[in-house]
Amino acid sequence: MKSSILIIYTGGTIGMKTDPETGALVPFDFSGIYDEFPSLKRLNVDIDVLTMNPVIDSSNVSPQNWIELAGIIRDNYPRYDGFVVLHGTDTMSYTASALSFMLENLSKPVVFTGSQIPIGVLRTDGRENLITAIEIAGAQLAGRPVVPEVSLYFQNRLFRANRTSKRSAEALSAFRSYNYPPLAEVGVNIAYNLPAILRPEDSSPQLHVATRLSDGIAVVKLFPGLDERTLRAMLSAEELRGVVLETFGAGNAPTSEWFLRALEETIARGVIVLNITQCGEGKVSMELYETGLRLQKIGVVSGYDMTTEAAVAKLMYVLGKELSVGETRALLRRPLKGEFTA
Ligand code: ASN
Repeated sequence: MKSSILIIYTGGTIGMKTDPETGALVPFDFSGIYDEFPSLKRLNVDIDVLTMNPVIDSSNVSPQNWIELAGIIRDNYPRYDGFVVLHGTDTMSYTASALSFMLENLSKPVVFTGSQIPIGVLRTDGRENLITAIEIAGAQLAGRPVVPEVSLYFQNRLFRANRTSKRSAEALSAFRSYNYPPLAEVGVNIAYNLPAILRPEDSSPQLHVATRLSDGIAVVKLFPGLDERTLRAMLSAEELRGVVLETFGAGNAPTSEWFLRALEETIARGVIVLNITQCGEGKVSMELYETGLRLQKIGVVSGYDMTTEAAVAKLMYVLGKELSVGETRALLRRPLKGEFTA
């Protein structure tokens, strides 16, 4: 039986083509996708296209757009076997990470992709990214979807979305997943890494979409020379609810009294401080050095090997649930959608 796929076009470079008359880049109308790529008809899938209004450069994306996107997936969930989300590359990992948390009990594929070169330019990477993303979203094994989680496909690799970061503004291979292996590698064939893919439980409950995301999140990146006044100014924001603290190496930070006191006072106000490392690869182990242990003692929560993108999205999602501080911390300590390895 043919799979049915909904393509949701949100904006970004993938949706551009050159106007033959003016030579300028103009948005491509994805509803005419079969006219543009007749070869798509040879895939064993039925495709519908939904274009968000307005389409945006992904640098303008906001949590409100994530809520809208999640709502579109919820409303169309019963009708389709899988979803392909076309998104600008700049913030794709943030959106895709957020959706991975917001789509609770997801049991169908949601594949994000985009391109570095507009789809209407001859040398585009968008055509292959789009076609393979559609194929992956429709892939079934024994009547079940092969990749029933939120993933990101780019340049021959399928990743768990909440493990990715945009790593290049130049290379066509723009995304990396430093701490989790690809879910699939694409060559002549699509080689799925089945043991690495999340499987919903057999009696998986209905899809539920979380529509409340917290604001008041800050990312504080440490550097030698960060002074007390600047740090305190950042931490004293009135509505602050969560801080992603980007520390050194295996989760280390200065042991100066003023630094630890500033953090301790922030945590005492009920603000969650989540420790992730500035290193792309490897994880936070606060018990390893004195400089990490001090953070652990004052109540900083370990984010292990989470990306900044996943940490921001997870804080917004978990704090959006308005739970007690204890319950909030407990959810942060658990991988909810395979976003970290402890
Ligand atoms: N500025 C674009 C965007 O993120 C970049 C791209 O899609 N390659 O929307």
